[in-house]
Amino acid sequence: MKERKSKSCVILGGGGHAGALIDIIQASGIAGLHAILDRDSSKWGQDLLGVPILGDDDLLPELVNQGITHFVVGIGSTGNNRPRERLYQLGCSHKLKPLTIVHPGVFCSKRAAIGAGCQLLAGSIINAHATLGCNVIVNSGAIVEHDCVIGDHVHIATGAILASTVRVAKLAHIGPGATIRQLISIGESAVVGAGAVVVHDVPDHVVVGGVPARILERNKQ
Ligand code: JB2
Repeated sequence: MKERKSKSCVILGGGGHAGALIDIIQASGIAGLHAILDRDSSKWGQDLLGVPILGDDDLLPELVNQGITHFVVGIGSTGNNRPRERLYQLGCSHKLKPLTIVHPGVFCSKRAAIGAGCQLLAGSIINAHATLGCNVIVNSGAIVEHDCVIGDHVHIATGAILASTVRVAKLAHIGPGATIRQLISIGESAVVGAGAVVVHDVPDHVVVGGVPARILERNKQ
């Protein structure tokens, strides 16, 4: 309860992923939810799970003046994490603190290091000596095994498995149900398609898919 009073939060983005995050925040009481900002004007004046959608990101200075202390990047991604990076930088530029969200049904080793603003969703597992940068999503049921190193703004989608000592560079996206073998490196802004099985290193800025995974195209983002 004490924490709920001391943290007041704005969520940037008001779609499906934001709904999942609000559900966790409301259940755990880690922060008070003041407002959502969304660039889609058709959502303004509505609410998401009881949290009002006030307007666009240009309302941030006003909310800061009202005493907001924290922000959440509320958008997910399906391959392009640049918008999530941009919103993270936007929140920080207004001197707001990124809220780290951990569902109560997460196993996260005390020996893992979790960066600011990370979002660990229901049933995910982060094992010993794993390191996560800032603004990383580990979505529902995904597994980050011991000694993995995950860069800033990475999204590890639902049910993906990173066997031990995998390195994932910043802004990469690991698709739902993908499996990455031990000791593999995934490059910056690379995309691993849903269900892929990765057994070779993946260079920067490519899309891979299949079993075993092969390069399909350049990722232009
Ligand atoms: O720059 C922005 C911005 N860009 C998009 N600022 C703000 N404040 N809001 C922004 N948005 C808003 O994010 C869009 O207008 C939209 O309302 C919301 C994104 O919602 P959507 O439901 O389209 O996607 P999502 O990111 O919540 O969910 C995706 O990622 C999840 C991880 C989907 O692919 C889901 O299926 C997935 N589970």
